[in-house]
Amino acid sequence: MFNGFSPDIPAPGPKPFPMSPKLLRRAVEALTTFKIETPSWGFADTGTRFGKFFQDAAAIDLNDKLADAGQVHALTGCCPTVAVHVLWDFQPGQDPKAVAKLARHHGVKIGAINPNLFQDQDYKWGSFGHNDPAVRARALKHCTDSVALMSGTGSEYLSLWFADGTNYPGQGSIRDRKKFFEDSLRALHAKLGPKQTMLVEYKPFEPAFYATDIADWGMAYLLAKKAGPRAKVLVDTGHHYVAQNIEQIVAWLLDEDMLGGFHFNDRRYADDDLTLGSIDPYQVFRIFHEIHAFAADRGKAPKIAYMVDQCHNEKPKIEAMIQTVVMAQELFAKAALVDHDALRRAQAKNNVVDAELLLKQAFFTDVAPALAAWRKAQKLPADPLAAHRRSGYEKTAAADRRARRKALGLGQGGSFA
Ligand SMILES: [Mn+2]
Repeated sequence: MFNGFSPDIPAPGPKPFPMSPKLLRRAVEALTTFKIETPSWGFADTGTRFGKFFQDAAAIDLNDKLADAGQVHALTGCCPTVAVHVLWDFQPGQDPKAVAKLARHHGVKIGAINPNLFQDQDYKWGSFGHNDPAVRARALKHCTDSVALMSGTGSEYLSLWFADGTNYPGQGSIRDRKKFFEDSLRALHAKLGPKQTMLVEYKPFEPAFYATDIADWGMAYLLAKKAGPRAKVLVDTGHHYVAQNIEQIVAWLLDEDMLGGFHFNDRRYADDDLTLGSIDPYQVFRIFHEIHAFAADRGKAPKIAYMVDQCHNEKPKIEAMIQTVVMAQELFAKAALVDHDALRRAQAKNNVVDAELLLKQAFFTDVAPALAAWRKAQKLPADPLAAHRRSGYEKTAAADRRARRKALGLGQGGSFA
């Protein structure tokens, strides 16, 4: 028997909460605004640091990656942009306008440009944090070249992640490295156009295991703030210690107008790159709740680049990506159902139980009817994963790419993506 709830809270029953017509509308509205970017590297053969398990259908080149991203967007209707990695996706001297055209051909656009500052031998001791000014200058040049790629492809975001750090106490001056980062990021910010944003990502460890130069959101915040107004923080959900409260970080960054974007993935331990929501869907819901609550207070949704950063070693790449996108849509829609007025009332009375239940109630609401209604209105398949399997895309891609690998004399291997 449930009898202790305020009238705001219907008592939970044995089945998921159904949606009223009002909630259905709210969930559909949320779905209409929600877009999430797929990563080009998520369609290629990638693996762990120990090795890769190859898939015939994995993308060989940028054309394949954009075609696969186009397939995900065609079926889900919410992934119009694709993040690209400069070193893995662009040939030296390649015309960025031709890349933008190729993307359009596959029904997508180029999203965030990710410079690569961790693969070259020059970066053994760091890039922006290196103690040699010549290496820092080289890293900066690569980043300013990447800004030119943004302009050429029409990309809005430069997405920066640095592997920089030290592995042993005493190895480098922590304060000197901080200063090197401040100087390089400020110089890079000066190259940005008025509609271009740079995102500064953080990660506590790996590959540096003693002191990563940008180890947490506070460091990323400070560096972005010092760089200039078009620098924001990027939150990769996998880049936190397990006990860390990510939604609290999100709320603080929102309140400071410093949340630029997300790299979504799930993890059981550290940067595991597991499929979003496969381990802890409530975590993702709580993040989305903070965003919806902020939007409700401000009367306007914040501009956030929602992106996926996942690599699947075992799952078929496109299936995993569709699974991720559908999960993101579902959790975003659920979080939109929280009754913010009732939550404020419960908070004002310090009614902890009701406040928590308002979140739980939204989380356990079955949003399938909203997803179905939205997909129908967009003329999308009711079940994107089933439609992908029926399409035969995977089989055709596997046959084509197997033959092309053979003809090109390509072994499977090489770089991460
Ligand atoms: Mn990331």
